[in-house]
Amino acid sequence: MTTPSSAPPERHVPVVVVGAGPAGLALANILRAASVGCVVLEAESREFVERRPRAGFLEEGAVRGLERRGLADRLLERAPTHTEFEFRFAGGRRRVACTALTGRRHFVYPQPLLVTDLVREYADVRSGEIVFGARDVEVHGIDGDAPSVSYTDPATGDPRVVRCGFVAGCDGARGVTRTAMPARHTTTARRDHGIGWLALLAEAPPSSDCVLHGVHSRGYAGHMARSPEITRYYLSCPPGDSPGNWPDERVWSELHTRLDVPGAPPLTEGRLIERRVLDMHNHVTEPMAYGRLYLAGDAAHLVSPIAAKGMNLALHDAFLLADALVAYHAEGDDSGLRGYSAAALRRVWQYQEFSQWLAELLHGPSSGDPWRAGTATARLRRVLDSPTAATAFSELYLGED
Ligand code: RFL
Repeated sequence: MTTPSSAPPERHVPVVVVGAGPAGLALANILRAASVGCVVLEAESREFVERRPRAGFLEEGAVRGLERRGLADRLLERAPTHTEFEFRFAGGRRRVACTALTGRRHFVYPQPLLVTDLVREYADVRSGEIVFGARDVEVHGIDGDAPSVSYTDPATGDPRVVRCGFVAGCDGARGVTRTAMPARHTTTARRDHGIGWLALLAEAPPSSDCVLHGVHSRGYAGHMARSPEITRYYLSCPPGDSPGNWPDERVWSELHTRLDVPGAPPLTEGRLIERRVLDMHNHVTEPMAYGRLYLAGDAAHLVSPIAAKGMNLALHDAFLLADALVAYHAEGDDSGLRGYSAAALRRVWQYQEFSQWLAELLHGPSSGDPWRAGTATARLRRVLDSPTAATAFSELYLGED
């Protein structure tokens, strides 16, 4: 049978996943393992998604979630873990032993490694279908029972249509699926911290065996290991600042000023291979589902990297949504799908609140407002001086199970 040349060829799969980031790939892998048919449509190339540098810390709960689904073998072989972190503050250094306080750890596993593992497992091991370079992705008919997703075939430039039972919108903060949610059925809550972070990657070995948070009157500075050769550094700066305002000498001078303390090993310097300004803002779209469209990860909620929560939330959403879709297809049980948005949002709001709380602790002392400086410093001293406060902090910092 031939398809009339005027109509794009159509096919049907149970689930179309838009976006091959941590959320979309974790979801697709779980569906594939449960024999729920799906196709992943990704705008970028495989090389691009496997190299995009971003997050570096996975919570123990996220790692165990991946492990239970057979997705953590390489991670568990290769990822070092952190059990403490350090505040550098008022010329001194104070460690918080968060694993001793909570029994949980942080896994240091850069996002490109996780994405590479998940693409390999889905496409090469489980033979899942993924279209890289899919252009013009559009979602249609989500309020009926036969939605579809159209896109332009990257190989031929021809239009394609995939009919499906469900669309999973995992296309990140700048994707298209969120815009398919009818405005009258959704609300988007926003919070702008009014600060920027100069995000840097340096070809330099980490200068400490743990994360360093420098809380200084000139601004925040962060040090986070990515690998034995690469360290991520952050410097708070005005929102919208230009990376061009930050030549190497200024970057290193400011990092030393904000992070050096007597008795600590000096910061190791190296070539800067990433230098970009991120404005610290957050948003949450509620509900995270409408009709046959379910949003997961940054497509539904953006959380600034201050508390390292975005990738962890993306995975948590993916696990919830995948389990709900598997239960629906295996047993006709739609309770998981009905409860998905509320269940995901509970953790989203916990982490947004924690991120906001930590943002004030880290940036209040350099805000120039004596009230904010005084209260933020009191907040920091409480975490450092009270084991109860340190435990409550560590539980959120290391994440929920
Ligand atoms: P992603 O990773 O953005 O993936 C979305 C995918 O969708 C594709 N896409 C489309 N595909 C088809 N059609 C379209 N129209 C499309 N539009 C977009 C994109 O190409 C992409 O492949 O979303 P996901 O899966 O929800 O994952 C979210 C995480 O990536 C994000 O939350 C984290 O990176 C945030 N984050 C951190 N999270 C942590 O948990 N721990 C950290 O230590 C941490 N550090 C960070 C971070 C984010 C950062 N940046 C750059 C914002 C550090 C930084 C600097």
